[in-house]
Amino acid sequence: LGSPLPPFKQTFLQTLLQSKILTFGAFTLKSGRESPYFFNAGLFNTGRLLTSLGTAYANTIHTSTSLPPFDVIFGPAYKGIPLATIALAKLYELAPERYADVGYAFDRKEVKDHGEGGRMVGMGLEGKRVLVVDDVITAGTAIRGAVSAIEEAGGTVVGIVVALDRMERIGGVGADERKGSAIMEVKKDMGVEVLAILNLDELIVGVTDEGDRRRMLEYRGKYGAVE
Ligand code: OMP
Repeated sequence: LGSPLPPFKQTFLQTLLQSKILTFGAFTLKSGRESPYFFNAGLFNTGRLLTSLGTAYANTIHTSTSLPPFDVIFGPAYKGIPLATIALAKLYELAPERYADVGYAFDRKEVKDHGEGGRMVGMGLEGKRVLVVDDVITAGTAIRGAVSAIEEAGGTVVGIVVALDRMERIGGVGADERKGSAIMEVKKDMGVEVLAILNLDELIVGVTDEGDRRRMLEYRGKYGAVE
């Protein structure tokens, strides 16, 4: 790492470690990989923690020089829903004139056939530029699902923001040796900007336990993207 982390990233990293949102042990990921660490966004479960997460998303989004303008923030069901809403609320606090009319939306996991019906809730996505806010990108499966749902609803995804980029390559060990990270592949395939509050390299710097750090480095050696 060349330069020190900006203060908002340092604060966020400390929060992750103190509140054990970032935990160490043996975890089987959605991709089937065995990880020595896990980021559990469901543990931003108090007013203080949720606010710190919203602030970190808002800073990441607002200070980005590469993110195009967007009309709606979208949180994929279920875990993305509170993340997208708190991110938008914090953006509005940061720059009211800029974000006052930005909308939010989310999808349902199951289609509703009564009441207002449909799969989407919140601001309509038809013809809108959409920013997706989600928790973690590992292999990129979850995020690709969200992008299809948005496109089906007539929206155009212009960017993706996650809390953590695990910087893992897609595909199996060995076979895809030269594949870039899931985030790079998503960027390339979809032509959209993908940002993360923190990535694995930044995370490792903050981990003080020798054993945890060594296991994270080993894991990175096995599944880390080759860029
Ligand atoms: P991919 O769909 O492989 O990109 O995995 C991302 C999803 O995995 C996230 O939306 C989470 O549901 C879950 N996950 C975590 O929450 N934290 C982690 O540290 C790792 C994963 C994971 O299973 O890869």
